[in-house]
This record gives sequence, structure tokens and C-alpha cells, in this order.
Amino acid sequence: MVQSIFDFLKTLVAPVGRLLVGDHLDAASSYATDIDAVIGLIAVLVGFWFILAEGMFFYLILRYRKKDGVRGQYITGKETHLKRWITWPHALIIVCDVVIVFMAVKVWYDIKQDLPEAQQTVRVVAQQWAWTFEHPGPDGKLDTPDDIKMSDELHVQVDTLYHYELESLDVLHDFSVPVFRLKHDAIPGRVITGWFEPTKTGVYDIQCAEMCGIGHGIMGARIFIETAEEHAAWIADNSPATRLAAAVP
Ligand SMILES: [Cu+2]
Repeated sequence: MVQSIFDFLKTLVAPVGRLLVGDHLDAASSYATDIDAVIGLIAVLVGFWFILAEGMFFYLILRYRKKDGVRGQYITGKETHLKRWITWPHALIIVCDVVIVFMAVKVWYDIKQDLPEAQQTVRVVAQQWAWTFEHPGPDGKLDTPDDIKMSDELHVQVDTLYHYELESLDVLHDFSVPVFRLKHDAIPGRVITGWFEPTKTGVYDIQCAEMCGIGHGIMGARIFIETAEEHAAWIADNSPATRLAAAVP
């Protein structure tokens, strides 16, 4: 029931969300279009009342501007026939608020509260002013000798559900992947688990979205979303055993 109401609303407002986000930014995670839909819904409902209220405001200013020979009325604000101009829009706006809260809470729950089971886990470590990404090696597990550590490069496989363990070595940072519509604060001393599922291959930006010092603006990285074959080849090429073999003559 909740899901079908959500899907209905999403179908209505998704094109507006898409329009606002623009063509330059792909939607490359399973939940990106849900976030865009919430942005679209807020734009439609708030935009409607904004235009209506401003239109009414200017209409009244022009319609009842000063005229020679016409005295202004004294209005106490208690007249029932005038008060309804406030109470009716007020009630309708509360209904709109309920719709926005419903959609926002549903999307928040799905993305941040509900943690679907992971197929892979990566570790994301932020520090002033770089990212370290720890990928599981051929054994598919983190914290084993075949892990692949990369600076400013995160390699993932498309259509795979990832958990990330987000850490910071020094100050507050924020792991932001715009094509996923993902932003998550990294807090020193804590390991924060979140998830994403890439749905589109390509190379995209990662950025830090929390002021973290003088190098904040250059704290960028890249995410490489690869097909299963490409990702397997990348793991094979970069596993510690392969690198060691290449280093030893
Ligand atoms: Cu930063």
C-alpha cells in the first residue's frame, strides 16, 4: 500500500526531478531516481504555492492601491469572511506538507535505515586531503592479505549491492558521490556503514562535501563502475600477488 502510493507519486514528479537535476548528471544508483523524485515533489508543491501567493500578493497591491476619494478600510483580522483566506490555504498547505513528509520519510527509510544485505563491502577512509579505498581482493573479503588499497580510486562492479564502511582519520569529511545522490559524513572515531548499488557503468566524480581544511576543494576522487568482466580483470591486475610478481624481476 505504502509502496504503491509512493510509486504513484514518484511517477508524477520524477520528470520534474530529472529536469531540475539536469542532463549533465547521470543517475547511476538504484536509489538516485527516488532522491530526484523527492526534489521534484518539493519543487512542484512549494513552487505552486509560491507562484500562487506571489500572484495574489501583487494582484492585491495593484487592485487596492491608493485611489483619490476612497478611504482605506480598517480590518481587525477577526472577520470570518476574511479569515478564511488564511485558514483554507493553511489547511491545504498542511496537506501538501504531509505528502512531502510521507515521501521524504519513505526514501530516508529505504536508503538510510534499511540496510539490504551486501554482496561486497568496501572501506572508505577520508583524511586531510585524500581518500583511501580498500577493496576486497580475489577472496571477496575485506581485512585479508589480498585486499587492494587505492588512493583516490574506487572500483566497483555494476548491479552489485555494496556496503561501505566509512571512516575518517582526522576531521569531519563527507563522502559524496553525485551520480549516486549519496552523501555521508565521515566522523573521526566512528565506523559508519551505508550502502549503494551502482546501476550504470562509467567513471564518475567523488568529492568531499564537508569543509575539512585548506585542501578541501581538491579532495576529489573517481569511482570506476565496471562490468563483471572488467572488474574481475582489474582485481586480477591489482591484487598484491600480481603486483609483487611484477615487481620481482
Ligand atoms: Cu572536505
